[in-house]
Amino acid sequence: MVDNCLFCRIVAGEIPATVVHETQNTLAFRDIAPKAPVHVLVITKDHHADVAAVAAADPALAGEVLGSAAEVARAEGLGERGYRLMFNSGPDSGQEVAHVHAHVLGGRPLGPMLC
Ligand code: IU
Repeated sequence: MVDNCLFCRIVAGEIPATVVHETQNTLAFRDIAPKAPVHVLVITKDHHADVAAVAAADPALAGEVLGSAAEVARAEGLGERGYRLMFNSGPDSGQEVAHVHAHVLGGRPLGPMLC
């Protein structure tokens, strides 16, 4: 656990979150400011700063995040219509929380991916 990391504190149960899926190494919870009818964040329980960091340190864990995201999408009823899976990584992306998280977005047509 990294001090002052919001998502580490959610994993530790110090900050409440609406958890929708959990594996031994990942946790998925609803985004506090949803940008779509379904907006879930999938994180690693261990701290990794971003997707590049977890892919370098533990490729199997990076794959587990993708598997959890797919399972969340299925459980949220997005299997037929589809969804967007997105990682912000680093300053230019606008990443706000420096703990790797996949955004699972869906429940309406999302339109083109605009920057
Ligand atoms: P980003 O990719 O780092 O920009 O995404 C961070 C997300 O974390 C963003 O969508 C926030 O709404 C979300 N979030 C949250 O779910 N709970 C919080 O307490 C805080 C941010 I601060």
